[in-house]
This record gives sequence, C-alpha cells and structure tokens, in this order.
Amino acid sequence: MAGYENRPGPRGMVEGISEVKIGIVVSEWNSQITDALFSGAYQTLLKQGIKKENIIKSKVPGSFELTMGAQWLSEKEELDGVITLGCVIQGETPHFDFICSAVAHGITNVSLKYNKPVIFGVLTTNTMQQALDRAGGKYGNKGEEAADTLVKMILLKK
Ligand code: DLZ
Repeated sequence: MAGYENRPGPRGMVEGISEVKIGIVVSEWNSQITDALFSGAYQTLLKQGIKKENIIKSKVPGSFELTMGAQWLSEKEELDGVITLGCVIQGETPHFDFICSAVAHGITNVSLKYNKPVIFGVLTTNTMQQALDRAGGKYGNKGEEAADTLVKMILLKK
C-alpha cells in the first residue's frame, strides 16, 4: 500500500525506551476491529523495546467513552502517554459525526490538560470492509501507526 511503509515513526528497538510506560484504552464496540488494532499497537510497542509490564490496557464500552478512559489513564503520573483505539462505522452509526467529533476534541483536551500525548487511533470508515482493510488488511494496521506516533511524541517531549 502506497505510503504505509513511509509512515513517520521509529523502526525497531528505540534507545532509552525501556522505562517508558504507556496506557492503551480500547473500545469494545466493533471488537473484531479494535482487538486487531490493539494487537498491532501492542506488538509494535514491544518491538520498540517497551516492556510488557509497562503497558496498561483498559477497555471502555464504545468510542464515545474513549475520552473518559484516556483521562483516567492520563491522570496516572507514571504513564508517559496514551493510545486510544476505536472503530466507528458511518453506515452503521446514525450519530457517527457526533461520536467522531466528540472523541477527537475530547482526547485533544485530555492531552493538553495532562501535557501528555494521547493518540487518536480511531478508525472512522464508511464500511466494515474499509475498517478490516486498516486493521491488519491491505492498508496495514492503524494500531501500529498509533504506537509509532506515540513513541515518537514521547521521545520528542523528552
Ligand atoms: C451506539 C454506537 C453505535 C451505533 N455505533 C458505534 C460504533 O460504530 N463504534 C463505536 O465505537 N461505538 C458505537 N456506538 C457506541 C457509542 O460509542 C457509545 O458507547 C454509546 O453511545 C454510549 O455512550
């Protein structure tokens, strides 16, 4: 897929990363997709040298609740940053725009409030197939990209 290999972010083991602590909040709605996003994010963090015991996972019912979940994780002083993972499908979600906009604004506010990166790993697609394509399918796995982005932001801050 064009561009996927060129996405920004670290590759392989990142120096000085072993003490970094990360929270991942995962929406249970469309769990087939969000489980795959989590797996991509988690494996990417391990590859970069983050220790298993330094990754906290927390689940929320739907994408709308990702903001609250991100806040609960961000307020933990020991965490350096948070990834939010969700999947909202327009064709199946009458209030699609409200949910997407609420999460985008919500996690931006959380990020600024706690001065920590909070990454938007939420798929907002028209169809389930488009979501599958981005959760380990032909367009890669957006969970991996979210993990790369978080590590890059944490290193920028340091
Ligand atoms: C209610 C709902 C619908 C219809 N669709 C989705 C979706 O596609 N993706 C998602 O993550 N969540 C969905 N939800 C649940 C909302 O995010 C939220 O959990 C409820 O509105 C309760 O606040």
